[in-house]
Amino acid sequence: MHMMRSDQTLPRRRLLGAVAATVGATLLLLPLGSLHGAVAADFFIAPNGDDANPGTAEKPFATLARARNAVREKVAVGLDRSWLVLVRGGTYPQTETLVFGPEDSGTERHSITYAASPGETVVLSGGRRISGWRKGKDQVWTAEVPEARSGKWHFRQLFVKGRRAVRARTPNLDDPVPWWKIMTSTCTIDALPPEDALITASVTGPVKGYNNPRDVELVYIENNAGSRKCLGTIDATAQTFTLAPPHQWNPRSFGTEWKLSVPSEGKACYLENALEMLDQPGEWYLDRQAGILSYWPRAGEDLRQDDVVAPAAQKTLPLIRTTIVFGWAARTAWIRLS
Ligand SMILES: [Ca+2]
Repeated sequence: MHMMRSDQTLPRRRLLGAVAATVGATLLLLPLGSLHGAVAADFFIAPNGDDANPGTAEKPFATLARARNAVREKVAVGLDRSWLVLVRGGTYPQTETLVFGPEDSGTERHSITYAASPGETVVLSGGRRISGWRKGKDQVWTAEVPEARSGKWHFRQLFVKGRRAVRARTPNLDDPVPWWKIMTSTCTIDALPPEDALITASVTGPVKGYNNPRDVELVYIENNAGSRKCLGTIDATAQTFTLAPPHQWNPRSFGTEWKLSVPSEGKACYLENALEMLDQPGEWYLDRQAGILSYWPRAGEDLRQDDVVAPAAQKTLPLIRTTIVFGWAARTAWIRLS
């Protein structure tokens, strides 16, 4: 079996030293096409590993954070060669922010590389799995999310079998015309509205007395600029609703930019995030007050076994001030923000 040393096979890349002045996130996702067969790495990570392990091929770590800490110890005493961390295929939930800093960086002479095991798919998931699904009435299934009820977890995206689901909305995303228009609004583009304005508006579609009106959002679009605002109260009889302050408009107060961000008459719009809007496969709704997540599965989905994941970590690889070479193919990296 051909074994390769990381120093011999991996390009030596200059890490922190070359780019330390760059503030912001720099993350290279490069395929390691040159690695084939068994690879001699310094540390291994596997979904069935254990962070109490020594990180060898036979006894791998379980998390990137544990491997990062092991490498960090090597950096602290000074690198005398390059280091390779090999990540076995599988999904790695990132429930906390994974941070790489200067203390994790290679040097001008010696690189540090985190790479997917050749031919294997590595998924970094910033999400948390939701299980315990029960079929309710009709086609809608529900699962309890106690962290939502306690205010510790609020998510705006949901993925089922890796596919993004639709936050319940009306009109529906697949309707021939998937938006309404703002029909009337006390907010106009004649002058910049005050941030404490109580706006009353109506739309060209029917508005109901939704159970949790303050969770409902008006999404409106003009010139590809999307904005959203939470509703305040709904008057189903008058078919009007309020948009509660405070408001934050586009900060540029000159030109036309701020006019795009105000909910004025004529803009395309739809309403989102109410149980009453959950009326077709693929739509979901999180009742934060009750801590209940509802979802209508699409054809081919089985919630008793399929992965249902919502974003948990706010950021998974933030503020990397150094360049770290990640070896997994870009299309397999799955970094989710809420
Ligand atoms: Ca709907």
